[in-house]
Amino acid sequence: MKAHDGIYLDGAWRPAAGRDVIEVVDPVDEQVIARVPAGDAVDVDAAVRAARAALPGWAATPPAERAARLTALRDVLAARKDEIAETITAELGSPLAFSQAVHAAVPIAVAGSYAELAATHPFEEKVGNSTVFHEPIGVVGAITPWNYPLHQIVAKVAPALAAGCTVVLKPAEDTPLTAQLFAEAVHEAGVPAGVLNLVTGLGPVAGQALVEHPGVDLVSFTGSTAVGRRIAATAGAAVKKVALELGGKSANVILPSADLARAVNVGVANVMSNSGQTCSAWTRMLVHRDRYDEAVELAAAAAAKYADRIGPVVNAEQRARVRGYIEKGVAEGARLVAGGLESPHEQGYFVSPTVFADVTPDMAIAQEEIFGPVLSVLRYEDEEDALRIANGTVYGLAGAVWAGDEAEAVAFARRMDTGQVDINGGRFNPLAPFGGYKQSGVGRELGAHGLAEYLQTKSLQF
Ligand code: TXE
Repeated sequence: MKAHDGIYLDGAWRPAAGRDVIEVVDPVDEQVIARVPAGDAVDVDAAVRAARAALPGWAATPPAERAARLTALRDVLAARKDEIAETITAELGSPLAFSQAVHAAVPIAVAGSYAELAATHPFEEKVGNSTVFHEPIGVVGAITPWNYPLHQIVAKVAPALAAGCTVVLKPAEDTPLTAQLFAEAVHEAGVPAGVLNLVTGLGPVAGQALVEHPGVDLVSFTGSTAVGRRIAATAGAAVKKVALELGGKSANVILPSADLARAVNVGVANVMSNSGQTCSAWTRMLVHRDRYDEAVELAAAAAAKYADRIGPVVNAEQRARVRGYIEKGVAEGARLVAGGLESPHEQGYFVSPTVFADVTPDMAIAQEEIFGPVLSVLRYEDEEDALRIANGTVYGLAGAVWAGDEAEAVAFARRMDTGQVDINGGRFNPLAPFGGYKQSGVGRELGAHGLAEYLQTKSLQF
């Protein structure tokens, strides 16, 4: 696979100071497909300096011109859609059709939404006898995970650029090729030198250096809650702003009046999608005891259909983690009704689509983020019980409610401690704010709320 052997710094690909390399592995056949530099603290420092130098110019660029660059970026990404999908399939292992329809298409839509928001957002407003200015927060350190390699980048960089911020991006070790392609697209779109800088590298080295750098004003991080907690502590000590998108254990609440078959089928599809590597996945299915057995049967049958369609998980470590949870589920007394430890292929980091029944709320598989194709089906007695179970984890990222009557579903959703809920299936909306209650994070991504994370306000009184 084509790869740059440098980092993208101040508008050009330059040799990294860090001597180490990251090997990029195809999770389908476990072969090394490319090597990229593992940037170090010296590289991060150079990138932050470039971003700082570019900040005054970009912050002063009229929003309409920033919007024009984002439109150009959207267009370049759209023109290179096939290449994006192929790259993501190569380094993440997702089936090509899914890479096309989701991994490539969603970020193009998000880039387009920020092109529009940059042009229309009220960066200046009157409040009584004051004028309030919404100004860029400064230099952003963006640290992204591998699960949606391009979306996670665009969901940070596009609003940052719309706001007038400049960025140093440190993408995940597993998916640096998509990040390189993104930097090429930014370059092609005519975004000025230094506005986006890319340092590929290891989390504890390049990521840590970015979080600690005094020249970074905001750290925007998506990843594990464990790393997010450390980043928040480090940034907090320096009174540096943070935006954190962390883990989830979202509930799919099927109320008794719901169309059970539809709710279960869509629910299973949601969990198996991207091999379960989605922070907002509805990994806990909550079903009323009267319909429980029927739901379990439907879920097991639905999961079996994914057995030869599902891609691998991203790496050997993730596979070991997911398998560990499957073992734990069995040990805790949950009933395995689909999948399990047997891998559907000899080679590659595959995990069978797995469904556990008789899961109780206190089990690890009902509390902890597994990040693999594993669904837990839980039984509830009544609505209050369902609500207690739904809200009974440290997370609160997403969820779903199904009911015969939309108003009934909405009433339940309003009582859930979670940032986003799909009603009777829902549909992705790139303008809807996305982010966590409780330990699922701080701040929001997407739409105007996502843009606001990259702005700070100044008021002038007259
Ligand atoms: O995440 P990490 P990993 C969850 C999911 C998964 C688990 C582990 O449960 O099983 O996390 O995945 C960078 N300072 N999610 O190990 O380590 C790292 O280089 C600064 C949920 O991949 O959190 C990468 O760029 N940065 C999730 C990014 O953090 C550091 C998506 C995420 O890696 C760092 C991914 C450090 N000390 C995993 N250590 C979601 N919310 O969507 C690592 N990084």
